[in-house]
Amino acid sequence: MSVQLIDELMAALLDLDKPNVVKIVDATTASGDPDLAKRAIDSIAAALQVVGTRFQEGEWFLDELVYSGEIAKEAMEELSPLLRDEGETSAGTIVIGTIVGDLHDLGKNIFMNYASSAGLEVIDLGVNVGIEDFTRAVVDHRPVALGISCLLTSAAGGIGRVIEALSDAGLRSSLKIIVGGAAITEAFANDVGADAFAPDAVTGTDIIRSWSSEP
Ligand code: B1M
Repeated sequence: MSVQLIDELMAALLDLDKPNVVKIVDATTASGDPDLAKRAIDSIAAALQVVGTRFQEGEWFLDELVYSGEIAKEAMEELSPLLRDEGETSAGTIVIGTIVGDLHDLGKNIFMNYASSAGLEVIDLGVNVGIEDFTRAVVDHRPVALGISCLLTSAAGGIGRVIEALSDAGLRSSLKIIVGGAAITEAFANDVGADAFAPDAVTGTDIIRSWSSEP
């Protein structure tokens, strides 16, 4: 299993060549190598950036966006278990979800895999998560941190409303909130009163680990 094959993964996804993607992903999984799996996931994420540009510029249409998303999702689901640490989870619990109105979950799922491989227990609320579900999960699980993912500019306003609702319910002061996803910036995170913005899954996991080790 070579690094060159990982580069080919990006090209195969951008050619919408599912059989070739499956072949490369199967070989990566068979290698059992977590570093190779990380490279493969990074390669898929890089390809999806290009997909986004093609879609935005009118070069690709919705069916290509949907199909590339489906291929990527299956590939990531197969690769993700390689990232997981089978050891004890002891660094605390986090709750994570994609904000209401937004169905994107590939980045959230990568973030979850990194977080669980770093020893965090992850409660996944899924996509299109509303204020009440976020609030209930915080009450039920008392997490170290709440993570909210958002890729759609039109849905981002919901994050501020979740944070407001948590404050109104008296749950905010004991909770750290981290936000991320392609529609989010550091400035936006500050504006809505989040504790942190993470541009990628590794940074996000490091931030939460630093919170969970605070006395
Ligand atoms: Co959509 N989509 N999409 N899409 N899609 C984007 C986001 C878009 C930027 C494409 C574009 O126009 N250039 C655009 C949004 C524009 C905007 O609002 N600014 C867009 C659009 C418009 C839409 C639809 C409205 C299209 C339509 O129907 N007309 C529609 C919306 C549906 C809805 O949600 N209600 C739609 C649908 C879809 C699919 C379902 C087809 C599919 C999603 C499949 C899925 O997720 N299961 C899809 C895809 C694949 C994309 C692109 C191409 C790729 C997204 C992705 O998975 N990237 C995307 C283009 C782009 O992002 N440039 C696009 C890879 C992923 C690893 O990156 O999620 O950013 P990302 O995650 C990173 C970091 O951001 C970070 O860590 C991850 C890894 O390091 N991170 C966090 C993410 N969440 C985090 C949370 C954290 C911390 C870090 O803390 C909690």
